[in-house]
Amino acid sequence: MGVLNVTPDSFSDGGRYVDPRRAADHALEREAAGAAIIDIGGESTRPRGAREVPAEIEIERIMPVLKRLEGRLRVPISIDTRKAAVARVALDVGAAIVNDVSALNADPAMAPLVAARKCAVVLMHMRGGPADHMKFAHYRDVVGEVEAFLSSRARDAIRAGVVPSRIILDPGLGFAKQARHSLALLGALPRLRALGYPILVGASRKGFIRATAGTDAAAIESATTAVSAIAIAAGVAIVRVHDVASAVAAVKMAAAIKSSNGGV
Ligand code: PMM
Repeated sequence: MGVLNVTPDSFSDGGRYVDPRRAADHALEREAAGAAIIDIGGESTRPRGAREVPAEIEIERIMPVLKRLEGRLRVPISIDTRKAAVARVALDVGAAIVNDVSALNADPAMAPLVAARKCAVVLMHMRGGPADHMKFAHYRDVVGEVEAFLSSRARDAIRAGVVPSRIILDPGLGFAKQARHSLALLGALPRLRALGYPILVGASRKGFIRATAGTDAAAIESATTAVSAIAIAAGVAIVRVHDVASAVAAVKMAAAIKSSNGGV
């Protein structure tokens, strides 16, 4: 999954709008580099603390990009939003996946929308919101608590009518988590996989990578790529990354080693 953040800090000179042509080109480049999904978001949810963006602004940012990609991008689009109004218009112009970092908790209209459209949905673990989640980065048993949360959100989604085979679970690395919590979750991926749903992992360039591998750009990219390989080897279905080409190489290696089955 290639990340396309359509937020002013990433695509404009600081104004409220983004350049849709540049953003669409970035999506097409990521597809050409081997991305199987493009994740488009109009609200910054960076774990380090982000401000709320009204639905209208998110829509103003993403719609021109989605319209430009209609009929051009062959891989599915995922829309990274916690708001049903944003997800609805994105699904109307062809998005196939709702990536909700609140796991359908932020907007009561989201679960019925995903259920009605029968689209795929990513349910991610977080506590609090994008702006204040680090206040809640305290656990007695991070793996057990994240596991219980994801399992209960999947159950609630199914009760709301979401198609079970369309649910993807995500431990939410860096969201309401200290570095040691994110590392513990990466070390416990087979347990999360045992919940019975495809797992998505978003490690790319996050704080725990910097804290562990170093802060220069090359170290951050190499470490992100290593995490992608480790995650795929542990049975993860989707890695959400900025540098698609490196991740594709890592995924190919991890998948080839896995399928060799140790020569058996
Ligand atoms: N991380 C970010 C944004 N959206 N969605 C999912 N499902 N999982 C993540 O880990 C995730 C996400 C923040 O990272 P960015 O600012 O680099 O996009």
